Amino acid sequence: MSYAKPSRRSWAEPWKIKMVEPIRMTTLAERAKFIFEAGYNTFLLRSEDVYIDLLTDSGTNAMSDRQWAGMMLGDEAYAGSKNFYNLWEAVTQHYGYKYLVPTHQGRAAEHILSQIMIHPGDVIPGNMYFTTTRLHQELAGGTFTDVIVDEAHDPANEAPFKGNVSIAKLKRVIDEVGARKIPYVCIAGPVNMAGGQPQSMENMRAVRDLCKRHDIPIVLDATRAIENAYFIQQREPGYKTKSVAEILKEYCSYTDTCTMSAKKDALVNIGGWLATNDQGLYEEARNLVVVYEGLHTYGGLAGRDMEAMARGIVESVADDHIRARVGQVEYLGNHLLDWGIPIVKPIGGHAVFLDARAFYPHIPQSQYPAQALTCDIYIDSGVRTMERGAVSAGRDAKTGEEHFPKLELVRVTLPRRVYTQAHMDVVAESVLEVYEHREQARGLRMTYEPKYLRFFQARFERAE
Ligand code: PM9
Repeated sequence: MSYAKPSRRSWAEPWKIKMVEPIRMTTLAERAKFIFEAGYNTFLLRSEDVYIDLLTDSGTNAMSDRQWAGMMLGDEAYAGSKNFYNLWEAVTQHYGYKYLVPTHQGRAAEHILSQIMIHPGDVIPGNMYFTTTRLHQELAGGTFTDVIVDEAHDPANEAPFKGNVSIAKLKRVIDEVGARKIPYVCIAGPVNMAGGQPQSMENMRAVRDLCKRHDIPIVLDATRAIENAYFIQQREPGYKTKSVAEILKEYCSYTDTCTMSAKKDALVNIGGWLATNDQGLYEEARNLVVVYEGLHTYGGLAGRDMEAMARGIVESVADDHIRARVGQVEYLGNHLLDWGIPIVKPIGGHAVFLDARAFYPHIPQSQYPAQALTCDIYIDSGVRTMERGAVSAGRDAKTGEEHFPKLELVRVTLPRRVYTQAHMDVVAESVLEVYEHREQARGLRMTYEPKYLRFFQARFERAE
């Protein structure tokens, strides 16, 4: 084999591997049996039966030697652990909020926030729903309303900031329901369900200006805000020379409060928080956390977990880290684009999203083409992915009707610092193999549907 001189200089990950976890390849016949036994739901597979696990980037990150060393410095005092103060300092330094309430993961922060801020009949506008966020809003008596720009619903649209809020839609909601019925505007950047699409700083400022005029607070879902900051640095005029850490702090400064699943950006396996500049909200959250999570200085976490988070935050805002993280997603996405495989464009920050409608146009959405595609990829290669379409969207809380979103996607999600370029090649080749046999694919019928967040535990069989 001979190699031509490359026309560019490559970059590589800013780390080397110190410990490995063996993974096992299974046979095609075994995988067909495993997915059948799992009711055609990749969440119900055993992880030991998965070869490359791209279900989620949540809690699946590899920690650094410094984070592991910090785990040994866990102060497991019931009250006032020094790791809590280290975490608080890291959140204040990098996200900018004054007050911190730790929680065991993101949805616990969403639960506490929703219980405090939402009253029955309230409306919460946001840039596309997220599953757990919307459910907690509904359980508190609120209704989510989507104010994302129209481009977000079109997988082929290549606009650089498809996570933006439509200011016109937000204005309309405020005019229609009145500011008093809107406890807060919920902003996520990037937008997970839209394909990891970012929000621009300019748009965040416009949302802030509008909300300020109506005295409506902004709550940021900061789960992957560092990826959002990276996209701002790469795509938005005026930010090229700013560090991701600086951009993150500016982005958060336009908001009042944040909920966080630290299992993503913060490079840990468990953890989350609610952080705010509002002293009244802080006091209520600090009180409520003792009911559901634990004392306000540990929030359901061990001291060692808070230390790993504090150190993870510092590592997560480094420019070379985030370039490599998003760069790996781009590498995989560009492979698929080169082969003409339909994916959401532009390529997202944490995952490549396959457009299952375009992939399997012969399968109606009522037969869950994205769910079927996750199964077909698993059977082909043992690669586990996640459905982000009609199954995830669930049912309307009031009418009980199924939601059929425009985006019917499979998320191929990359954990941070876990897999290599060779793994990405194997994944891309498997997706291509399934794409080449797409005409033979069949849809699914749901045979068991749990009441809440059905995508986690629903079961299916092959449709006729
Ligand atoms: N996200 C994900 O895989 C984990 C479970 S849901 C399939 O993408 C956002 C934007 C998230 C998120 C979790 C949460 C909840 C809030 N906001 O999982 O409770 O992506 O820590 O966070 C998942 P927790």
